[in-house]
Amino acid sequence: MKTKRILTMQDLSCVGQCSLTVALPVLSRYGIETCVLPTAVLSNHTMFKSWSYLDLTPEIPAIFDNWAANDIKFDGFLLGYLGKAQLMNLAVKCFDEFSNANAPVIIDPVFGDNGKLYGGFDLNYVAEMRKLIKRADIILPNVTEACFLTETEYREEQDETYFKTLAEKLSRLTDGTVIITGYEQKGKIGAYIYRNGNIERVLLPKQPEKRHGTGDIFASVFTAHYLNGNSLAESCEAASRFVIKCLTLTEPVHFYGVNFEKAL
Ligand code: PXL
Repeated sequence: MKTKRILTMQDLSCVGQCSLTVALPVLSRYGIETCVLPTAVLSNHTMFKSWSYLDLTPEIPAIFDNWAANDIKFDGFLLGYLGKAQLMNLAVKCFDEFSNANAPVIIDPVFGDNGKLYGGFDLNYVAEMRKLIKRADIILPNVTEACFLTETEYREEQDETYFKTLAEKLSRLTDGTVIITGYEQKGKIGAYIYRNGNIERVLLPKQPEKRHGTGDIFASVFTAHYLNGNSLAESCEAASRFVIKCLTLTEPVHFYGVNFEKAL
């Protein structure tokens, strides 16, 4: 099979094992040529008590001009943390101009967790993301992001009906496949896949610890397997298994991310 070339658009956090510092090694490990569009450079991710932020939006038009001049195209797109709402129009321009035939657009609408928005995000960002996901072939929100996107109350108790309702509401916002990550039932965790009214569930044993950055790892492993020709459920299962492996290999002192390097 021809090597696939993907473009991943997200921030570069210098410290913190998330976004590009995860996507690059993980996608490369699975044999995908990984090109990057960094949206911002941060000193570290926003779970630390302070961070610096250099917005790279002004540089993106020049990057696009040169990709056009060099006739560069991609076989798929993975979007994660963008940071600023203005980047969403540029993302759409990017899909329009730099896509090979049938290149999937995979959007992880990273902006929150545990019922709250991450620092630096507001409801305007959520509203813009609601528009952007229309263009997706696959979306990968966690439960918090699913709730904000669909204006549903975030609940700690999450039964089957809750996931079904969230997935149905999300499917009205996009023609793409909806995959809610962090789907939990009876001590197991995985993903809830909803496509044209059909549901598939991936559930594996839940690890006791919750850690930062696992969503980005899930998205990267999922995308690599999907681009390599696996089904949605197979790709979700591979991603969940990999996240579990990372969690079991992470030392307790490692507060800001998981030790995915060992798992690779
Ligand atoms: O893991 C998601 C993520 C990505 N990038 C930055 C973040 C976060 C989550 O907090 O702060 C900069």
